[in-house]
Amino acid sequence: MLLLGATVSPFVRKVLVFAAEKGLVLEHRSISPATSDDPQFLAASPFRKIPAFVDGDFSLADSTAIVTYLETKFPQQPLIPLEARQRATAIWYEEVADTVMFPAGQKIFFNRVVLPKFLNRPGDLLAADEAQSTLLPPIYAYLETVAPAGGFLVGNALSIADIAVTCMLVNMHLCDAAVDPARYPKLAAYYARISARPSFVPLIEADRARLAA
Ligand SMILES: N[C@@H](CCC(=O)N[C@@H](CS)C(=O)NCC(=O)O)C(=O)O
Repeated sequence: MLLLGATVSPFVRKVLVFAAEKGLVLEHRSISPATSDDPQFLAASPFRKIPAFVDGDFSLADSTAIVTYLETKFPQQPLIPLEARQRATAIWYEEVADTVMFPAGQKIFFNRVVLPKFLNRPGDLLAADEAQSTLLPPIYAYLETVAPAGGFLVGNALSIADIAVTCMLVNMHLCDAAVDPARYPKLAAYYARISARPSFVPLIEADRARLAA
């Protein structure tokens, strides 16, 4: 199984962490969505979004679609709960990550990281600062109310909820918009704990090294 996309994308990271937590090994090819002419990428992702995924003669784009495929095909070590309330709540957190956290964080990440580091253009740092001061506080304040002291967002096991939310927080961290432990102590401790899992650590280290270069 092949996953295409650069790991600085929180959606690519979501699939790689999900697979690692299930004990699955994916071949990974880092490609840039804007410039890649990789035929497998273009066939799998009609709108040029990463991640894209290939399993034999089956291909697919979108992190949620891909993790749904992996969960269904490899039900061992389940990461999408089956019980109705837990399953719906896990999807709620994944949606919060993908549709609330990502657009807010992207305004910061794009201007502080993507433009200067990958596209050799100056970012709009004022827009990034503005997004950090206006868009992130309500998100972090909400997450502070639900961050568990020692466990997981849903039930008593790691799920797609923890993976999706933490993947977005990694990007906030990488662009100097990390959770402030003085203001959001429960969320900061939760983030530190989940992002220290072996499924996250090598990916975060590789992205840090890449952005420092
Ligand atoms: N809902 C999609 C979002 C994918 C997405 O927006 N990926 C971004 C990178 S973080 C992308 O490919 N952007 C390129 C573009 O929009 O041209 C998912 O879950 O995979």
